[in-house]
Amino acid sequence: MRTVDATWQEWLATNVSRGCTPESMVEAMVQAGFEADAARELVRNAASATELQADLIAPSEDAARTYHYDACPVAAGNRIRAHDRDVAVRLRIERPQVISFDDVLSDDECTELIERARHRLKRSTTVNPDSGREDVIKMRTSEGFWFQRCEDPFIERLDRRMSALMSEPLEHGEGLQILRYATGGEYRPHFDYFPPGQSGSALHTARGGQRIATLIAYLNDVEEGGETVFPDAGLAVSASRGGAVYFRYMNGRRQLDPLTLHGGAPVVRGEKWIMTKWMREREYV
Ligand code: PD2
Ligand code: ZN
Repeated sequence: MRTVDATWQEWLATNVSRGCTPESMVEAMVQAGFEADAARELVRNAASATELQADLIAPSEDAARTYHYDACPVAAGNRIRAHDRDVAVRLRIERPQVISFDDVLSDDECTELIERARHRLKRSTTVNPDSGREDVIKMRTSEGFWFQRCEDPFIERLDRRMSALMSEPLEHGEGLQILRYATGGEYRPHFDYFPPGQSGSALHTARGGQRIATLIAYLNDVEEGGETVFPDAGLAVSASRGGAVYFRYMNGRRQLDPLTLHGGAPVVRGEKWIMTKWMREREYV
């Protein structure tokens, strides 16, 4: 049986305070080798420590049932014209709203993004839900670099393409982020939206409101591991160069979809490079 080291303690505290459901946390721990009863007990203790016991009474299935899936804004069809490029649709899931694509980026674009980011990488951070500060924590072991939105013609073309593909206005997009995971790097399951009602979220939602959808594009083929996983949907998307996964978690009623809990599985062999585009509900300034 696995033991609770400092990394897991930090993971428990962070995910409870980010608003993850107890069930999803237990599931992630069981997948990582914990016994279910032990995992439940640990999650319960972590929740009571942060006075979020109410979450234990609201099972994730109930929360998922109450999320209303309105029409996905991404265009229909097997190929989508996205600004300057035809993108291939590989898979569509309705609940949660997830789409996987091929050909979002060309090989040359993947190479250029990696080369431009390689020497400017910094250890990735996670938003602290209480303070709103960016903390370096062990649940996210990657290095990242942000481009300014439309900072030059190459980046502008990609910003416009992602905006067209996601069917959201260019101005609602955060700048593109490049992430690199070395072998063993991972991003444990989390939500990309800012947990409502927590003090730290206000700092982030002040700039453009809530995050509503994510697109993760893969810049290289990962030799083994590194899938983007959705534990509550039983879905794993492999990282393949030029491909991408899109998911949407806020609807027109401003509800948030708990089924979009997702993570980056540990990279078993090789390294993993991704580009992320997050969309906000309003103009991101
Ligand atoms: O690298 C990934 O697959 C991944 C998974 C989950 C990235 C993110 N989340 C993220 O950057 O939010
Ligand atoms: Zn994420």
